[in-house]
Amino acid sequence: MSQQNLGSLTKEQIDFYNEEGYIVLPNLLTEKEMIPVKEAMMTKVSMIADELFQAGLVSDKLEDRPFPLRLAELFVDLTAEDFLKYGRSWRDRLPGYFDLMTNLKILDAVTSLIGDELFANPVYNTRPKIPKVAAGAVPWHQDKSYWPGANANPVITVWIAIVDANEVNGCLHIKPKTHRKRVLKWYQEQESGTGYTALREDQLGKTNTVPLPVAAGSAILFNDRCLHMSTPNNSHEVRWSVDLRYQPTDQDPMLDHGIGFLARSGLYPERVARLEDWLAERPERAKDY
Ligand SMILES: O=C(O)CCC(=O)C(=O)O
Repeated sequence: MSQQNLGSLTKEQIDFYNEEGYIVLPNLLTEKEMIPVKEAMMTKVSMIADELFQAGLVSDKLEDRPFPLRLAELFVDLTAEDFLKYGRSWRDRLPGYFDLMTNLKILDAVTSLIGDELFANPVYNTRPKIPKVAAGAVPWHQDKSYWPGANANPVITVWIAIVDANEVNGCLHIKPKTHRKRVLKWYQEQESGTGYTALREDQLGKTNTVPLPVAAGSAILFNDRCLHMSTPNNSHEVRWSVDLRYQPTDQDPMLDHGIGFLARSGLYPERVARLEDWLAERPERAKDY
């Protein structure tokens, strides 16, 4: 099927993405569409609150605190190590994440760029960037440094702001047109204890840096060679975001990273994974459903 007739992006948007290596889709999702993913995040926060409480690290689970504040306040008197026990990003199989990964607006946008045989890459992250934890800031890198051997190209990252992201709470920054670069030699960052892949200052070249502050519900799509980073969270709230990834179905499923799933197929729509499949770590719909 020809790509031109598929998807939701305009020709101008597709041209911009191809030229610049990224595109911002402001307010792609409504508050209502983000309810399931926020519920999943809140479920995880409640689980962490229970653990902290049982371990005697907090005396109040802060059950009534609003979504952007609760996790930040739970850790306000604890250390970065206490926080990083739960990981810098989460990849739980909670229904709210699947709901987001199969959102039609997201799939339509990605379809515009790579067609309608879409595989949801196993690398997806829920990011609770909390104030003061250095590991929240992500150094300059290319996503492809996380799967250098995979033949999956292109992989499209769909980064979604679940709350407003700005220069105070550490929004994404990108270097336009760097998707044309080869995969640069990276090192593994040690300071924050996260093992992020990182590039040295002298590898960044002269390309200008574009900060991408966006409102909650906005999406930023970028190519996996595009240089990007995010700054520390200097606010007192959590900068909640999710980064999802999609690629054409004929590319490497990257089993080393987990099990992705068939998210859309014009050729085999009956094989598209449902929630039950994803929860059971099946990449496609089970035959007997
Ligand atoms: O969300 C962030 O702060 C960084 C995201 C990122 O580096 C990515 O999605 O590859």
